[in-house]
Amino acid sequence: MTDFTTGLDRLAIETPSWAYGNSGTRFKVFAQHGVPRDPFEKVADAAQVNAFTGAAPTVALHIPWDRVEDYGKLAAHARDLGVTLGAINANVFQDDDYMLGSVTNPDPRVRRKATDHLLECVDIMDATGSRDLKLWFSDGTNYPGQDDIRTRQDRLAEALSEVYARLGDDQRILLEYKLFEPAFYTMDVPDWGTSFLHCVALGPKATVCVDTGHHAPGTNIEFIVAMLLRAGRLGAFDFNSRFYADDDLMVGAADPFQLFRIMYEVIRGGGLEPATGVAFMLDQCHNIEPKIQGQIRSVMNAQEATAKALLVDADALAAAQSTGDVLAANAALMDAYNTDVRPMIADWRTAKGLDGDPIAAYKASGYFEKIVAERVGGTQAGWGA
Ligand code: RM4
Ligand code: MN
Repeated sequence: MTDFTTGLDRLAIETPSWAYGNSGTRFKVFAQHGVPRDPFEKVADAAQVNAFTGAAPTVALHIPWDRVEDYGKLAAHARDLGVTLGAINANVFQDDDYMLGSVTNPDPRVRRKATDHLLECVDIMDATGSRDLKLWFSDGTNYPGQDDIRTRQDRLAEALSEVYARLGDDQRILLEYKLFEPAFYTMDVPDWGTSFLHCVALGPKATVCVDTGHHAPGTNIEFIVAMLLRAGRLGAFDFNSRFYADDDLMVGAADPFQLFRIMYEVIRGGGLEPATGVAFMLDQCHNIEPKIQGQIRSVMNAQEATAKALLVDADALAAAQSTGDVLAANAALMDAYNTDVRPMIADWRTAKGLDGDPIAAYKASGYFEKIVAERVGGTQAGWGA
């Protein structure tokens, strides 16, 4: 098992560019002051999260929301601010053509258009130096009989294999799943099993992305994590929190104990070892909270869950498990979970020259007041914009 300091050192959390723009629900997108107007400003905000937490060194892009003329320039801008560009998220869900699906659409013209977008995203990865292409498909059906379930899987497999063939040696596909929404009868990639089957058929550069908000209520996510790590196919997390469905709340807000259990299985399965290559990403759409602070809070919550998981006494747990001591085994986990790790993480921060309290330090920095004053005019970036 990884030791405490090494584990925290290795927990690198990728924040999503879209979390810094305006967002909301299907009912209303709320505008906030100081929101970025372009990808350069989004990256600058992401760099703040890294500056105060020391744990968010990369930022994910969403194409076309983050389309720029010169990706090399955006990558250099990120580097100047102490971060790098991370996963490229494809978007084949916001065009009228995609009403009945993108890569699984019955119309071959639409499938071609969608696959071409995915290939374009790999071109962008070449320019940004990104390793990961994250694919989430809104594709599915609303009514029994609407389209042929099996044929849609064939279309999906065809598109994925074309994209897979285009990947460079060090590039990967992360295939995300979601139980429902926007399709309400079948999603074409509804669960980890479907994603896993496609990944296995594609080859070793295809791995599963677990979005913590994309399961049926009560699903044991840590079990999925254990299975995927065991099979070498856990590529990434989209961390966020949910009470009901895909709520996209701050990480650890709804169920910090679940996040602890997930992080325990990550550590148990070697997921914090650099060679395993698990990418820890946030996927949130802040609705009512300040953007940058919301991301900082999520990074802190992920660190706390990880720190608790790192404190599990592996020897005591193994001894209790091997002797069938149910209560002692459970206590080994609960003792770690019930430890207040906040002072320990504050020490970890100060040892790195950071402020022990990232939120207070960010608030005192004046960055928010500065962007509110500077970012006047132009069009604010927004969810779906
Ligand atoms: C989806 C999914 C994807 C994200 C889009 C915007 O629900 O979680 O990861 O890119 O939303
Ligand atoms: Mn997601």
